[in-house]
Amino acid sequence: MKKAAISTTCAYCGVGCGVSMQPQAEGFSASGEVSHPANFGRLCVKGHALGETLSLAGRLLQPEIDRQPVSWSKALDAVANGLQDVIREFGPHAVAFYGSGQLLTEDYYVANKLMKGFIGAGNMDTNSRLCMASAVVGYKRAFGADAVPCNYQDLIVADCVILTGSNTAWAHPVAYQRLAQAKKERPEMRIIVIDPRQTATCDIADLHLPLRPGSDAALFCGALNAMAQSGKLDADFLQHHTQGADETLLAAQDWTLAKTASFCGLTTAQLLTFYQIIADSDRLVTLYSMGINQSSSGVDKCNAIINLHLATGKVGREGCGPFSITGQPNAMGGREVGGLANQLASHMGFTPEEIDRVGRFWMSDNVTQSPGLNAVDLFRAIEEGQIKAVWIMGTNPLVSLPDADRVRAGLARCPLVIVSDIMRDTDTTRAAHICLPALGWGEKNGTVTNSERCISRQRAFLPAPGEAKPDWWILSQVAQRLGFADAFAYQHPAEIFREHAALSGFENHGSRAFDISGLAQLTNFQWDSMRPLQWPVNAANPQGTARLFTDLQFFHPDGKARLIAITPQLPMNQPTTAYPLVMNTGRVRDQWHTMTRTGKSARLMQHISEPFCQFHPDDAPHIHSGDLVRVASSHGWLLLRAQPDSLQPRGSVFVPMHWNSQFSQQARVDALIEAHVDPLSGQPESKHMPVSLRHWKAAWQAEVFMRGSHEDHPMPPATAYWSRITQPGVTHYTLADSSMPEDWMAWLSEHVGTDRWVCQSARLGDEGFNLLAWSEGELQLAFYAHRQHPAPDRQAVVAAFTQPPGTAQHRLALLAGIAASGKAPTGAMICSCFAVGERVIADAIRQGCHSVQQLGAQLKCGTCCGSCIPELKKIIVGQLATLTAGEDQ
Ligand SMILES: Nc1nc2c(c(=O)[nH]1)N[C@H]1C(S)=C(S)[C@@H](COP(=O)(O)OP(=O)(O)OC[C@H]3O[C@@H](n4cnc5c(=O)[nH]c(N)nc54)[C@H](O)[C@@H]3O)O[C@H]1N2
Ligand SMILES: Nc1nc2c(c(=O)[nH]1)N[C@H]1C(S)=C(S)[C@@H](COP(=O)(O)OP(=O)(O)OC[C@H]3O[C@@H](n4cnc5c(=O)[nH]c(N)nc54)[C@H](O)[C@@H]3O)O[C@H]1N2
Ligand code: SF4
Ligand SMILES: [Mo]
Repeated sequence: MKKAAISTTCAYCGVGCGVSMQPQAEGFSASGEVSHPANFGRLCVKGHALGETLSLAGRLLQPEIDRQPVSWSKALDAVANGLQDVIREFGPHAVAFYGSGQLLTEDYYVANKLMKGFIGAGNMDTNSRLCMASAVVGYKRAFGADAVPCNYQDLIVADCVILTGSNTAWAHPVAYQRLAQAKKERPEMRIIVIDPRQTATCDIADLHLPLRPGSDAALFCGALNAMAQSGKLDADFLQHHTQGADETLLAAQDWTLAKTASFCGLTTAQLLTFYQIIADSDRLVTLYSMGINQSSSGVDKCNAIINLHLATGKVGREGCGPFSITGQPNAMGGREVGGLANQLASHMGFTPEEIDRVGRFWMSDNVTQSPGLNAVDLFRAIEEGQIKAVWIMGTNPLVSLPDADRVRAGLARCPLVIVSDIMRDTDTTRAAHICLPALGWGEKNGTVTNSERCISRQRAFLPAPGEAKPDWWILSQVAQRLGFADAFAYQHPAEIFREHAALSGFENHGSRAFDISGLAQLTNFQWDSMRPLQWPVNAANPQGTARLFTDLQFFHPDGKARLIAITPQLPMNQPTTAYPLVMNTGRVRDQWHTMTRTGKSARLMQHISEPFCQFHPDDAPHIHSGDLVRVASSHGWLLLRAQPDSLQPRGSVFVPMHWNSQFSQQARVDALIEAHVDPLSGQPESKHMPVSLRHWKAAWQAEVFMRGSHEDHPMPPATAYWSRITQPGVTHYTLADSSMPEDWMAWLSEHVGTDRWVCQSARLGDEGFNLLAWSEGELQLAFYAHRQHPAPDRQAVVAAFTQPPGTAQHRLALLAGIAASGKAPTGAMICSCFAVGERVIADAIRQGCHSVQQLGAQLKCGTCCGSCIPELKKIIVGQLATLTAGEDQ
């Protein structure tokens, strides 16, 4: 009998798609949950690949102290005693927790309660500091509450959607696809993308504004001024429901057409088109994410956006609103429980009344009286020795925090570093004294809240592996050992959820936006079977609430919203002669953050398989595709694959945030970034760092494929550059070094032990060297080195490890790095769902497929999750241009 599928929520982005995990003969396959309101059955490529990241390879499955396995009781005692000792000697402010928007609400609630309610210090912060902190402060300033007014449906029914600082097509693909579908059905809908880069998201845009990096606040002030001048303000709304309009409009008057155009690096014509679309759109949504938040003036940028919506009355109505889209699956849940150091709990802060209220609810007289340190300051306090014990959970700060090498050096001085993670070897677990194995996605049970305030269940469908435990359990066990047994006696996550829901309603009386008191009485069964619901969920809204502020009542004491006068600022660091380019950082379509999970999937690795640096060819005409580049800032340097791209704006380079030290030699981008933060939100300026770009001249480059998994080959061959590419059953590195070995056989023998095997080699004059190593007819190793970047057919080579070539001629082809069929390699994987490579697509276009539909009909590419459609269109345009150029000659 076919086993029933389990409904759960995706592990990745803040869209929060419902996923159905269907048991297969081996493992599980993922499909979109048709009834889930976030996705109605759709999934993106990362969602589709969820089943491929479930292997236990590399997992942390036992507690460890100083890298040696120990029992849970020993590890928990060590954690509790270690924290206790520090608290006794140096007080509660000498310990800190650093959490994550990837913890479940129940885990997060317990961590926050333990630190702020019982240890009695404010030092619980989270990676949301790097992500949502500016958006939170922006909403609080405007609405008096951290409340996202809109929902995904608003995107679909809007007359105009502005996407600013958001590469939605890659970072929130299902929200993007729903928007793309809406645009197809209503072509009159207008979509505007604001981003210095021309991203995949621009594919559906009527207007792309490639503004000067960091100039968004001026652009929105300019728009506000233009609306004021053309009589497009909603005077009635401003008068009755807001404060601060006069000062705000006065400040915006400076932002004339000419001044805004010059500040933002746009033409007046572009601005006039922008303003006209806004003026003509009754229903307007502005969706924003990291290009806005990650800035030293991110909060002001958020309020510049919200000001425009308030002044034109575009909030609290269908199809309207300033929509900060969340990144992580439970970024919103973290905001609900109070995961940021400047929040106490459940949307309460640090007034004496709030501290008293939370204390009575938790039955603790030790609630912290003050906020704690935000992430950047917290790691500085560790470096300076004020914090002597830190517990990091569900985040990898040695990769993701700015000035990451300094953070690493600081952490090395910390007497007690505790890390809860699912993986054994991360940059952060390498710095830990105690590692605690957490249950991962698919194994743990709890709730998450997505970008539209929708609470859904993540359900376990796998047994707990090894000795891994849920984060809430680990925290509760430590709390019990610290003497707080009564307050942390949880046996089931539903108990925690009920308590969290009760706190949200406790003495609320409509004063706090976050209220899910309607869920405080759920039985364990009801919690387990809970369907997705948008908060608030209370007596007045038992079915949840799709849209906030429809009554135009806001959460400031007078019920009015606030416009905030803005003085636009440019980013703190500007280019210099030594560092003339600006480095922008962000995401790629198929990787998640620091790659600890998506890096496991060979399929996801094929889209973009090495850390890269994209730049305009005119900025470095001597650096070509396939070269290696050294990208340096005043803080550090990286070695990356060069990717000249004429769509990249002049003066700016783009580097992905994902690569960690397990996947590449020198590619942790945050090692280069200075920790400038927004004074109001503490959020770092992660997208604007002056750098220089230099061709790193490799004497040789190579690709090596070795039989066996990464565990069999934990160390890459010692070279100046290496990067690991996940492949099934094979360990694959790209390599480069600065001096050519005199004797390749000796080099290979020393670095990969080839003398064990029968070797077949080919010397390519002085240019390169290829080698295959065999043992009992099985391929053990394939090696391709060349002065230039070699391009063996990776798929053919990997296949040869399971299906060795049958004839001498085929072996020779393999030695040359080409497929036995003689076919050219398929190229970078564009459609990950159906494994369709770039060259195959280009061939099909040359043979007459001139649209995405035709390509889909012939190759199936783009017909599953649709994430690759923008890239398919780009390849079509490129190929057609070459064809026309060819015909013209
Ligand atoms: N594939 C994938 N998806 C993800 C994630 C992932 O790791 N991988 N992570 C998730 C998380 S936690 C988050 S926070 C979200 C982030 O989602 P996004 O914010 O969409 O992602 P980013 O690529 O970081 O940045 C978005 C864009 O901001 C642009 N930008 C840079 N500077 C400026 C500027 O000054 N003004 C404007 N207007 N734009 C600018 C960049 O060029 C970039 O295209 O993605 C989520 N989804
Ligand atoms: N330069 C630059 N830096 C950035 C950004 C950028 O755009 N540019 N973006 C920033 C943003 S928006 C974000 S959100 C951060 C993300 O940065 P991080 O939070 O550091 O990235 P992750 O790789 O998601 O780290 C999650 C860790 O938790 C582990 N883990 C997974 N599941 C569980 C679990 O259930 N329990 C526990 N205990 N551990 C688990 C994973 O193995 C991994 O080690 O990066 C920030 N840094
Ligand atoms: S859009 Fe986000 S939540 Fe949905 S499947 Fe993709 S990664 Fe998962
Ligand atoms: Mo994020």
